[in-house]
Amino acid sequence: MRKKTILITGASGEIGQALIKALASKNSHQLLTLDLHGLPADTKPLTTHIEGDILDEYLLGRLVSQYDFDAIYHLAALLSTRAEFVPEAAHKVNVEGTLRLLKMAAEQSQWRGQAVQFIFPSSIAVYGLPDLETKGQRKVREWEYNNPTTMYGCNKLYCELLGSYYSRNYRQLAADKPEMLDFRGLRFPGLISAFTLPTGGTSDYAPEMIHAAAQNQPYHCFVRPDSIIPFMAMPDAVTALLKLAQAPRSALSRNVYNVTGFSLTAEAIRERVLQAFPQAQIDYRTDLKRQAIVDSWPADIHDAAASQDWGWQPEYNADRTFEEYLFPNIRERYDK
Ligand code: AKB
Repeated sequence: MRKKTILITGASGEIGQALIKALASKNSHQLLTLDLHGLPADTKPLTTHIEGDILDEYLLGRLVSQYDFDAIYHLAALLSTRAEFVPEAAHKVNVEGTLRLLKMAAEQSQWRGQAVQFIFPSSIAVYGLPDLETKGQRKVREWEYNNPTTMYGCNKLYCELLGSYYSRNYRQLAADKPEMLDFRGLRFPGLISAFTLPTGGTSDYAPEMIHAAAQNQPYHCFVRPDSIIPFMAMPDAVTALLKLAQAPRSALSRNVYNVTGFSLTAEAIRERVLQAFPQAQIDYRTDLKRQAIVDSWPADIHDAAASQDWGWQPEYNADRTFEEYLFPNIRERYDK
């Protein structure tokens, strides 16, 4: 019999590395991971890893015949800044890649007569606030300001809709009603990890500032001091993914949920970093184009639906994130 498996795409990225460790410690499923790149030494032994492309249909076909997927965490994506340099390539990976996996999961749900869970990290990039005044006014709810300005934001928003389609209306005119996949999405704010650095995102100024200071390297922050968006510590991001996956399907009133940790300006982050690393050299060299993207993202998001439906509550506020999680772990990492 084929062993029950969890598939993680984009596994060597930031969320992937943290998620592999969390899922491996549960030991409930065999883990299969897929990424264009290899895994670092500390996660390699925890999973069967395939270096491959989510756009490779032959590969997906082979995987589906070999493994019985209970859940797919589809993390592979080109982030917002990188996607603006190669928008069509980003569309290919972010949208076509997601579509192929959704189809694979939908078909597998039908064959086995049991829904495959499809967990999809979306982003605050799906929002597009018209101006700073509106941005400053209030926390944004899931259905408000869905007017992204970036290719990445458009891709995420559309893939959320595709996920809803495949989980509710796929082949709706067919004679028999097929078993639908179980799509669940999370809109993450900027994520900050003590152990990895993001590549190609627009919220990257926060983690880059902290990691540069710990390595005694100067950092030029590419947004204005007053720039504000929500952030979350990586352990909370993993908790949110696992909690959403564990929730009974009947408890979910939405396909996609906002989740957040805390909102801070770039200057507030700089001040915290300077307290921990007084020698840090951090100044501002605003990149007007990346600034415009950050300005279009909300200052804060409303995550009450996630709290109500599946008990979401961040465990890391700003103080705990910086003092307990980031600074000690980052210091240890670079002192080594
Ligand atoms: C990015 O900056 O593109 C990501 C995101 C906010 O989704 N970190």
